[in-house]
Amino acid sequence: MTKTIRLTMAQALTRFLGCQMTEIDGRKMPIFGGVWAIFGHGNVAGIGEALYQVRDELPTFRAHNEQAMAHAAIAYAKANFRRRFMAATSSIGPGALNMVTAAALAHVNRLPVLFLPGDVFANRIPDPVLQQTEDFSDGTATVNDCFRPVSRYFDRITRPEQIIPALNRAMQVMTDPAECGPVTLALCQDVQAEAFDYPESFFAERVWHQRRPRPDRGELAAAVAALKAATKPLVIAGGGVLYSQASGELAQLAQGAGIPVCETQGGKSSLPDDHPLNMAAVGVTGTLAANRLAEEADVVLAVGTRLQDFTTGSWALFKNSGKTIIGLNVQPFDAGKHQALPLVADAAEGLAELGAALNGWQAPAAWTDNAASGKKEWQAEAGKVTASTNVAYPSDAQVIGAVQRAMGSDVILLHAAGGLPGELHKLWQAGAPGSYHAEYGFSTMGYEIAGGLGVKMAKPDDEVVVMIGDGSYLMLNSEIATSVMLGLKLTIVLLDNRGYGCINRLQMATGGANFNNLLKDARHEILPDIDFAAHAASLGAIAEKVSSIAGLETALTKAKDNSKTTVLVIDTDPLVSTDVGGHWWDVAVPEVSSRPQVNAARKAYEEKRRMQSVGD
Ligand SMILES: Cc1ncc(C[n+]2csc(CCOP(=O)(O)OP(=O)(O)O)c2C)c(N)n1
Ligand SMILES: [Mg+2]
Repeated sequence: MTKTIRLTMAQALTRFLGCQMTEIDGRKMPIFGGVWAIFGHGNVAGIGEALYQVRDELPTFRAHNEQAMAHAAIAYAKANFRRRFMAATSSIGPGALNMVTAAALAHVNRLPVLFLPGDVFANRIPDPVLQQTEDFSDGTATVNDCFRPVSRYFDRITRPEQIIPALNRAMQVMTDPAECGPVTLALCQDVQAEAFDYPESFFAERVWHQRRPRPDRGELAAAVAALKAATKPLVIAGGGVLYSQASGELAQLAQGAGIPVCETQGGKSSLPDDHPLNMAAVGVTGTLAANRLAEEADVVLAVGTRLQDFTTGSWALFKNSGKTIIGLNVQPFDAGKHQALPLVADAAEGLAELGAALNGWQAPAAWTDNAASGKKEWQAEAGKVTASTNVAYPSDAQVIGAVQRAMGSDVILLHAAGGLPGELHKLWQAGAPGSYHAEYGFSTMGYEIAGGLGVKMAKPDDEVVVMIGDGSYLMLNSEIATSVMLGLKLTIVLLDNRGYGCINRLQMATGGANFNNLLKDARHEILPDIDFAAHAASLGAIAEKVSSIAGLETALTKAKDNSKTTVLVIDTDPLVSTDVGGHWWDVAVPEVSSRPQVNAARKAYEEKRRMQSVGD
């Protein structure tokens, strides 16, 4: 007879999570780093009680905002290259909905996280309960249905035994490199508390390993033939290179065949910035060196990238009309984009097999040499825009220069939204794989500080530097207090340009009037003068406003010795961004307008759109 153990659904769920293990560098460890929780109606009595029972094996962390705690969980998974992850539980209603944006962020970036929102009573007896919405025509609809389009797997648990297949499926999805993404199990609050005789085998320890699919022979042969016919080959390294930890295989292929490499936002740090074949950022926020090669390339080996518009310059960057794209990706959906030759495989396996099959073949030396001189030219240009200055309002690039000089390349640098992603993609000199943590799939304002916290939980021995604009900071800063409470130090550099600088610049570039972006251009009675240092200090951080680039460098050097989260604020210029490098981005300009500036921008826009390749 099957041995059983009588537990509530919530107790069984938390016990199951604690039994899931992984192996990293030969060391077995729990795959769940913990559970983020904000309790309320719909999870405190059920999941809350169950988490208390397992608090030593599966730690619970309390945050101040459900979206932020989910950001921390997501960043934790990313910093662990998807080898470990976390769960996040909320009450029903507003707490649950606060996590939906984060679920979409994880969905876009293909990152594993387990969402456990509370849900309505399955028995419907007390309906409508506090925080329950009512659909007049659909008795099964709850706010948690909002998770469906932003989850790779969604289930609503209306009976306690349902979690047996549901948790197994959740683990499959979160550990599969192709399917990987957020899982939502909406937990009806009465069912959380209901007991069931679970088979003991459900709680057997299970060790999950990274699956590394090898390429199909036919696809490999076609990719090798395409590469061998190339005279101007280029590799684009996306986030999949990092998730696969394929930097060694990438370097070997690039060096062996003399193929230059460029990097997407997600793939930056696949090779160190100073690797001679690393042309660094490609696309809308790309370097001169990378974009020139991309324009000419006849074979583009796109590894582990979704080929989003910032990478492809809205599909206007690759100008060689006879080009072939090879899509090396573990997910067929990505591998075949834009009629690419698909090479469905794990990045490390695919790169290794490609390298072996190329068997000494090399790109023409002139192409590789051309890349090296382009890189030198770019480095000189980048040096100019990041050099120290004593202007009153430095540019983002000048602040980046200061952070780089003070902190070096071996910190983990994190950013997500505003003008910083573009500047950092171009200018940050990344070190080891994973040392550049960008959330630019969804570019969620408010990811930065909570994300930094998640990274620090994953990498407690590393220095985590968060760069953030005033707009993002004001949107979501509460987890500074959590970082202080947990003793997890972040170094936060806040660039205050008094508004949404990058959107104001985009508005101007599309012919718009300066309107509703910078604080001075927004409807106001009193122009805000926000004391960010005082604000951060009130949350428990060490905080200082610096008045110059030199002052920032000094403060950063000092901050290395701080054991507590430190926030350094600097005023910056909202109008300046780095002109050199970059590429056109498709942002639709109005076809008719009473503003001549818009009409002129539309004309220029129509010209640019002619460069876009449709389909090929
Ligand atoms: C949640 C969210 N809302 C809105 C946007 C659109 N958006 C992108 S950047 C930006 C302004 C960011 O301002 P700030 O953080 O001060 O950076 P800056 O542009 O000034 O460099 C806005 C509104 C977004 N990316 N995320
Ligand atoms: Mg700003």
